[in-house]
Amino acid sequence: MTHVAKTIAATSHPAARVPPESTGAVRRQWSVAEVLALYELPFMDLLWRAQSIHRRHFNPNDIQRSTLLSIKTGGCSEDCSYCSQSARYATDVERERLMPLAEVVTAAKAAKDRGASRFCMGAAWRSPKEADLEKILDMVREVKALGLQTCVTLGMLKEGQAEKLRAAGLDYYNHNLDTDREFYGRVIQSHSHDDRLDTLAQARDAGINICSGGIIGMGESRKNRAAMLAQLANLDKPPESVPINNLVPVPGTPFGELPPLDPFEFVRTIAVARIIMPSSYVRLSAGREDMSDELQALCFLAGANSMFYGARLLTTDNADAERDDALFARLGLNAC
Ligand code: SAM
Ligand code: DTB
Ligand code: SF4
Repeated sequence: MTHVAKTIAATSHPAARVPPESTGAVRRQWSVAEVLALYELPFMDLLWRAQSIHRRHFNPNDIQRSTLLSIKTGGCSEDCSYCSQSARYATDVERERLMPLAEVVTAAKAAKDRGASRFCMGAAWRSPKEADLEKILDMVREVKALGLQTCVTLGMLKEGQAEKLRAAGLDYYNHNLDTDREFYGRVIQSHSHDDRLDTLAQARDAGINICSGGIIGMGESRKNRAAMLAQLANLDKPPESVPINNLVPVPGTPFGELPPLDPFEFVRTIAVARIIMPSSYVRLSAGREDMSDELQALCFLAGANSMFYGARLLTTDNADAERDDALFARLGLNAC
């Protein structure tokens, strides 16, 4: 045993010594208790374990970057308690119509020139109407033709819609579980957790990559967080992309006044997601604008390897591209 290995063996928490999931190719189901046990590791052990697994599956210096565009903003029928775009809450967001194709293509070109590899178009809908879907299909075709990967988030999908999106060239469908089954009713009542799983299955069955994660900092417990991550990891195939959003409290929404989460809990969530979904891209998502560069670096160390790039998320601000470019240069990160 080398000196370093001896030191690790002597000082780490027992659960941190052997990362079993990083050695074999066999996928296993995670119990909530097992995921909670990861959360409860000493912070340094958890990060070491996450980083060790990360290095077996990815180049730790590569970060994938997607740019978001809200193509249909506000006026949503749904009651998601965190959302600025729900028609039920008095927020500063103005309701807008579906954006014309030419404006979407202009924004996508700008995102590509700036260095994004994927363009994600978001619409504030419960689910897309057929006539609107036809317009989205044109957007997907044109964005794909620019040489960008395509992603949309349109709410719940009905039978047949995912196949059309796939045929148009859609690479990813974003639809988050948001939280675990137990806490879900405290966040959303207008559609169910099962509705969300059904949409993910529709996209998966159509051969579209899945982008699905959640939000933390909504007043859920650590057990709720662990249960949500376990549910994602235990899907027939885990999502290729797992966004971890830190709640952006939006004034006027039911969650507009919630206190911030301990930033280390956010880092822990990234690390646990990395460990139990070793081949997925873990996406450092909403809430990044308020994170220091050092906190973001900890998130990358914990295994985050994708992010939203550009000054705007959907309706709220993101860290701007100049700041991200400077951070990438300081940390020697490669955009991909
Ligand atoms: N209407 C679609 C849907 O619900 O799937 C697409 C858009 S929705 C805004 C996409 C995701 O953004 C939500 O599922 C949620 O996880 C995240 N999100 C929305 N508002 C947020 C906020 N204030 N803070 C953090 N994440 C948020
Ligand atoms: C995801 O999980 N986060 C992104 C993307 N998927 C669509 C959206 C974050 C939205 C944050 C609040 C806003 O800007 O409206
Ligand atoms: Fe509508 Fe999506 Fe916002 Fe929920 S998260 S209110 S479905 S836009």
